[in-house]
This record gives sequence, C-alpha cells and structure tokens, in this order.
Amino acid sequence: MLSENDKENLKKLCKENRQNVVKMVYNAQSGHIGGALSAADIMTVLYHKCMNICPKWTKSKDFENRDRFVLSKGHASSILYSVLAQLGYFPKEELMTFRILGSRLQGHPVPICPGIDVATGSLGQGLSIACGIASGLKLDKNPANVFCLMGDGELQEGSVWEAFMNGAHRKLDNLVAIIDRNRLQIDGCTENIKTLDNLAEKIKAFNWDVIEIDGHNLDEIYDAIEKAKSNPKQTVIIANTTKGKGVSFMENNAGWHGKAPDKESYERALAELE
Ligand SMILES: Cc1ncc(C[n+]2csc(CCOP(=O)(O)OP(=O)(O)O)c2C)c(N)n1
Repeated sequence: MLSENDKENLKKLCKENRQNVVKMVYNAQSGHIGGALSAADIMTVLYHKCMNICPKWTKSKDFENRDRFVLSKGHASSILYSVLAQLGYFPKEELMTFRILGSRLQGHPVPICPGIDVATGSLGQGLSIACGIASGLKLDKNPANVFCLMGDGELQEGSVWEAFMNGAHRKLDNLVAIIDRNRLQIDGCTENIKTLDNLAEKIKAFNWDVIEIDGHNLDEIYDAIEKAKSNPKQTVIIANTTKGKGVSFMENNAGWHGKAPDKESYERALAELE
C-alpha cells in the first residue's frame, strides 16, 4: 500500500506528466497523446516507486544491477521522457525538443537518450527483447527486474505470443509485462478489429500469472507491480485504462491516437489538466 503522502506526491507527478505530454505533442505538432495519457499513472508509479534505478549510476555495480524497462509501445515515448526528466536523467527544458531533428528525444525511444536501453516503436518486438534481457540477467545471476509496457492493439502481433511462450519456457520470474488495456488502437476499438477478450485467460493458457487492475488507481498499480516483482513466476499485469485519460474530449476517442492539438484544443486540454 502507498502512504497518503506518497499518493499525494504521485498525483502531482502524474498531473505534471500529463501536462508535459500535451505540451510536447503540441510543441512538436506531432506525436501520440492518447496512449501516453492512458499510461501516465502506470509509468509514474513504476518509475518513482517500484524500479531500482538512479540517473547517477554509471559503470558501477549498482548500474549493472539496475532494473530495465522496455517501452514496447514506443509511440508513447512522451510519457517516458517526462518521467525520466522528473527523475533527473536530463533537464526538463529538453522535453520541448521532442521530435525535433537531432534531439535525443525522438518520436520513438532510442538509446542515445539517457535512461533508455532499447530502441522501440516497431510494435510486437518489445516483449521478445525483454525476454532476452531477462534471460541474460538470469544467466549472470543479476538480481534486476525487467519491465515491459505493451499496448493492447499491439497484442494482435503474433510475435508477442511467441514471446509469451518463450518467457514461460524460460521461467522468467524477473520479467513483468504490463498491458495498457485501453481498448483502442490506431483506428478504432480492439474488440472490433481483432478481439482480445478473454485476455487474462489467453495469457494464463501461456503459463503466466495474471493480475488485473484499474490502471489509473495508484494503489492498485503499486500493489500489482510489487506483487509481480516477488512472484516466483513470470507475471502479466493487465491494466484497464482509458485512452486520453485526463482530457475529456480525448478520452475514449481513437481520433486522438496520433494527432497534435491545435491552439484551441491545447488550451482546453491544459485547462482541464490544471
Ligand atoms: C509493426 C508496427 N505496425 C504499425 C505501427 C503503427 N502504429 C503505431 S501505434 C499503433 C496502434 C497501437 O495500438 P495500441 O497497441 O493499442 O497502443 P495504444 O492504444 O496504447 O496507443 C500502430 C498501428 C507500428 N508502430 N509498428
């Protein structure tokens, strides 16, 4: 359980992260808002409360043993950059270089950016990469955990299921996969495009433990991640979320998947996030 103090701090950080996402995409006039806002609470709790990381660690035992993160839904990079800036991986001012040619904050994450280990964005690959990292860490007897955030539309890629099979075969109890179950993908509802329900049963059939939560409830996010970390079996957290969460006219609207706001929408969005 999070303390009341923790929760208050996290709420402020979540709010700042949502504001940053909107500002970055507006400033760049391109980027993915909906799936960044749906993942904002998950990313804030994960990075601020659950991961063993520190921007100051370099080439040390601590650095070797740091937890790893793979943003499989790489298009939601703005939320990852915002969290990394909060933690001090780079100055917050750099957020406004998002998607500008030559910036370290490219539209999809690349390891030239401090705090990022893996280039992602081609959907369907992240869980395989996370399985590889988790296998390597186990071989090295390294105690680090690996976290991988996936989109639900992304699960329609067959390679994800190959990775589920692999993770169970290799007994990767150091791997936690989190699914941002916002039920929308680029052009509509996941259930209309290629149904995923009953998702928990499907994943359990691949021999993973499943924890299902409200992905906007800070306590539930924290408890699920902590439980998954100590679970002696590979775990998937299905986080039920709302795409565009926090901005009423973006919520549950696939049209805001990858669209930049104009000045009026930008001002309305920021007013709602105040
Ligand atoms: C292999 C691949 N195909 C297509 C795309 C383009 N694309 C970017 S985001 C997206 C939709 C992803 O939906 P989902 O995984 O549900 O993400 P979320 O709704 O959380 O943003 C698509 C098709 C891509 N990045 N990679």
